[in-house]
Amino acid sequence: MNRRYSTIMTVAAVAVMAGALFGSSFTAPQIGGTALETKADPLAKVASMGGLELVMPEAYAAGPCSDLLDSGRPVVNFDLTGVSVELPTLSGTYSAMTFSETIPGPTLRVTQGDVVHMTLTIPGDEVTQHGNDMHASQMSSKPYMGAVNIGETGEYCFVAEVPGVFKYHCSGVNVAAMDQHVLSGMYGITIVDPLDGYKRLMVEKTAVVGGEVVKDKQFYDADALEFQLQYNQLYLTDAGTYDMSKMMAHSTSQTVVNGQAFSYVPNGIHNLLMFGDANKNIFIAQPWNSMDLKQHQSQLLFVPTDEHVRFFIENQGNEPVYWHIVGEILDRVTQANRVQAQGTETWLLGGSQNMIVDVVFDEPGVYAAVNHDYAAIYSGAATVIVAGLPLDPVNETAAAISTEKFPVIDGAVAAGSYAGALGNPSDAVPPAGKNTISHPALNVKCMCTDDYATSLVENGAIPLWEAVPAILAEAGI
Ligand SMILES: [Cu+2]
Repeated sequence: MNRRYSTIMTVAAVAVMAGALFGSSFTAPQIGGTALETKADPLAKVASMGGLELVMPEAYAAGPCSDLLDSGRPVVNFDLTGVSVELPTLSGTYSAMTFSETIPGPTLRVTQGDVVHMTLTIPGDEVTQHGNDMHASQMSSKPYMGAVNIGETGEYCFVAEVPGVFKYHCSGVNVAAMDQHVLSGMYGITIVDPLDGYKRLMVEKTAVVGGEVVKDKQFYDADALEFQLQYNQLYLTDAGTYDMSKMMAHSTSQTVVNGQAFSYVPNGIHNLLMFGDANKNIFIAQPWNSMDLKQHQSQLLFVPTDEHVRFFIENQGNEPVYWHIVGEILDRVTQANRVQAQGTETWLLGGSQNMIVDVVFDEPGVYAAVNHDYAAIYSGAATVIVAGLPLDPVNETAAAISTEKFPVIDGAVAAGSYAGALGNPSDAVPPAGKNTISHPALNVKCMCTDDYATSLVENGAIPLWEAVPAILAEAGI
């Protein structure tokens, strides 16, 4: 957008990256070994008690946090609250349950080998107990983390031993109503970066040399522009409450990506830039294109061409996700930092399964990441990705209002994508990790409360519903 706007974007991007959502703190002391010593003859012991006795490991008996917080490993604190709120859906509002007022909950990003110190606080005015089962851990959430009582805080600690993407989710009231709590919004991910970083990416290509077609492998550095996408279902009554009978019948009301059906499709801003008419839709389904929707307005994902893009993907729901990008081939699929596939068209994630997908978009254009199940696509699992600067009308519109005062396209051109002017949606971008390429800017987008959206603005994300109309008005558009 204009220079002032671009400057705001630049400052915003810096502020976003500088304002880490989750800080790490480090503890130096190293504790001694905790090896068990067996003093009794095992057979004599068994005989004396009249049978077998199962003995828990000492570390477990001592409790999970007491030793780990002082183990010499980096400690990453992760503090959540369990809060029930009303949030919008395609058919009105619904009774949502959240971690910290946003769906999905905040993303935790750590490095393999770190200690995670998680706390869950249930405010005094919350209607129910909640828990948290973190799949990146390798211990039972009970007895360490059963339901946390209203007005109390629970905690547990674990070592993030395995790299990859792992869900976390409310465990209900000691497992009771767990389905309701998770399917109403209480889920998120932990990204565990490999201790030695991500691998560089190889992309299969061919070239013509001396009249012959030959292999021409392209290599990309491990650093990548990163996105996160989490898939789930909503099962709702007409009144917007959880419908367990629909869940049992696998009768999906809406398929959500990062908590929202059709979360990443064009809105009125893109209509305006494309056609000069905010009400003339670009895409077949644009249910979230009113400026009044603020942070709930849908947004697009913008990437440059010829750049390493990394998607962290989790299936939080009940239905399979057949992940596919219309117009692209998935260059690499990894789980636990081990390559599962290369050059594949689609990869399947069952419930509570994850993957990291590496892609390079070669051609400028508009692509759609889908769950290639038609019921899922039509009920919300379509995510539009714009690579490069392929929309000539947008470029021309931008150029038309680009004067000395409003050189609006500069930011986009410099970034190689429209993210340079409009930013990428805040809820589709994870916290930075070991091999992260910074986004030029973020815009405020989330299935979250107004308070949470305000915190994003304070951290530098752009409220496009305010910024864009103001700029267009100033430019006389
Ligand atoms: Cu809960």
